[in-house]
Amino acid sequence: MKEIFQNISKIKYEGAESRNPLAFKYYDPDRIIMGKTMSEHLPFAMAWWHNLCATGTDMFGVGTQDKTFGAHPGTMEHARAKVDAGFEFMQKLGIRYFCFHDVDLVPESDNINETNRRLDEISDYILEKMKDTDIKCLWGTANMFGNPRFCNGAGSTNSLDVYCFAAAQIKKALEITVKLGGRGYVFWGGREGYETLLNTDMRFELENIAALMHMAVDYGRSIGFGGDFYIEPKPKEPMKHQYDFDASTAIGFLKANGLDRDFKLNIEANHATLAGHTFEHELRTAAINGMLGSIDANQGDMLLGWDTDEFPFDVYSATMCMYEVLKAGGLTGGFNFDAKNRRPSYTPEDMFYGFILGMDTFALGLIKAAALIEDGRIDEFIKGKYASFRLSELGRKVLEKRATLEELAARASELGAPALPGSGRQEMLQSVVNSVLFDKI
Ligand code: XUL
Ligand code: CO
Repeated sequence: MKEIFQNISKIKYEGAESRNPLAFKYYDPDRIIMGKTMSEHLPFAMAWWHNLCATGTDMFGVGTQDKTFGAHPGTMEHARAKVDAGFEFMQKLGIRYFCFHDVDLVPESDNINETNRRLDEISDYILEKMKDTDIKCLWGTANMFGNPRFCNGAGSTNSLDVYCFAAAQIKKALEITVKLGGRGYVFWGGREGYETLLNTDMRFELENIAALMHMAVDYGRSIGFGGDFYIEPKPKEPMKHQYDFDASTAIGFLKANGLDRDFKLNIEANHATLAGHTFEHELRTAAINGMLGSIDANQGDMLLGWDTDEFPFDVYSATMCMYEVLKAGGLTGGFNFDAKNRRPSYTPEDMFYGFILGMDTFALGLIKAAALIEDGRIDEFIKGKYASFRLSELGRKVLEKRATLEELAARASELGAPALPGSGRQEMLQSVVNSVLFDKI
């Protein structure tokens, strides 16, 4: 097999002092943190679409990044070259998982039967590659937003024929996910939303999306898919109103439609901030509902109102993310770098630098989140903050759902006026975070 990234050898951990840009400074796969190795805590995944397909193209110009890998784009030879490049790339970085859309793997034909034949062929080839490595599939999905047929949505479309095509793509993507042993199956509702109610029957569309998801669950279970289905919430882009706005909206939809036993959420950092939330807010919302499944690890630009899918660099955000993940007891899914190189970062080395940055950022986040938990001051503060409910008979009655409005009102009347509820101590706690993050300088 011809080596594709010829001037790059296996990326090793060299420690924080290293000046070698092609080495990990913090990601030390075998280092034990809170009883597990870093690589167990951090099942990193490569997104096929960004790393092997995206060329840096934008609305204003053609691509800058050569992802031909020596083959002619649009051919099965190219599809195989992407598999070769992807596996070499993952092995060199020690990444153990990948995620894919159907159309990332093969060029889509005008006829779905031919597309499906191509998917069978390429998944055979991927399986062969998987046998020689410890690389696995994290999740699969169907791209139901790129093709013009989905301009009015997939599950939410007005056209029965298009709905059938969405069903067919989900069916095939599920089969390939099962064939590759995927841990999960994602629904990101790219075009599941609307621009104006003047042309939209919202109830009709939501019911049809739920019906399609039920059919997907039934079919998936019937072919042996034992993993989780995920909704990946996003508030906008490409649609103005996306039905899966944020974690709360998606959870409400899943519960209202009886899908909450089979589904969890795939939380993406950049989608969280587009919804006006922090990453950790979305993670906590999913976790307290028992639905924290997987993570699309990336970051947005707070000055821009769209999805920039940058490699994670913000150590504070990664720390707060890992704090949530550790507190939730880990993920059933993993950390998929739904991230792409900036347009001017167009060389093969930049692909490696992107992942080294992302993996090191999350490794630092893990180390610092564990340190915050071991430090204990945040937990202690929060425990103390709500103590009045635990330390009195009346408070315990509230917690045990035995209290009545009358007895609470009687207590208020006895008091005349309550004391202030205790300082929130935000600044003090932020100082704790800084002192844990920068303990050695
Ligand atoms: C789009 C996005 C997708 C999903 C998979 O914003 O995040 O790449 O992760 O369809
Ligand atoms: Co994503």
